[in-house]
Amino acid sequence: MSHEAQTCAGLIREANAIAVLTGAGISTNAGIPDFRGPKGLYITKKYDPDTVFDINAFYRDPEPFYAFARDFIELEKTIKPTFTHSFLSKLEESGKLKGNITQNIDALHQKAGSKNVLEMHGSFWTSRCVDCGKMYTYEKLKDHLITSPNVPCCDCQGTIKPDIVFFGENVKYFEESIQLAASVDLFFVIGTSCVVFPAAMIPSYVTGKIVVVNLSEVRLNASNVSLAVQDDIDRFFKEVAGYLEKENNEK
Ligand code: CNA
Repeated sequence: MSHEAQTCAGLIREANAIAVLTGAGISTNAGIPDFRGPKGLYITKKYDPDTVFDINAFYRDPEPFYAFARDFIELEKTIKPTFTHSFLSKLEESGKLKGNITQNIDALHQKAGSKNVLEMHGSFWTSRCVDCGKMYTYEKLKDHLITSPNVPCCDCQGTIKPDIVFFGENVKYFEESIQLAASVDLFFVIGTSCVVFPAAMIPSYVTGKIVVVNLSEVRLNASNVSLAVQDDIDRFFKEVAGYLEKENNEK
């Protein structure tokens, strides 16, 4: 077992309050490709994120986004939270983890049982008409995409857009995320390249210790990084959980 996992378990044990910032890397083991990882969309080019998730591109032509959305609803039926989503949910249940700030739109934190989830980039679970603002549920959107090849339209003929934050739109829960990050003594940065702003700024508000877990190197604008682990997230947290369990059994 690795020294880093043991150190991380020690930091969790000593911490009074923990929070996390997660990115697409926490969900790759669930089968959802990230953007910038080795099998990410910028590499495979299955979709071009700069077009699919750009708000002006969406207003000009929502078709490329809806090609992605059709694939997403198929994937969503089968995806399950990863080991690390569940690990974080249990840590929240224990009272130590105060909240999860996520850039993800897959709702896997909630599926794992996490309660306090700040979805900075929104989610698919609600949609709105871009013209009249009428709200639609995920079920409604899904029904439309399954039964019609057309872009979903409102009764007023406006285009329906999921409440995902596109490039060029304001993020959600920014103030709440900063407050959470500044309020804890241990902060995890998990599975994010930390290049998408303003989410990438969140670690700079942390005054406690920071632990980074990511396959590739992450450059943070923060001097308080106690541990930077370059490893598969689930492999690493399984080891951490092993150490925590061992310590509990020895008590
Ligand atoms: P990113 O820029 O694609 O970075 C992901 C990081 O995770 C990369 O540095 C990878 O090396 C790393 N990584 C991937 N798999 C693993 C693994 N198993 N173990 C360890 N590290 C791993 O994604 P960010 O989240 O930083 O960028 C923010 C964008 C991506 C947000 O706007 C998201 O909405 C968007 N996104 C979300 C999802 C999702 O909801 N699951 C999927 C794809 C993109």
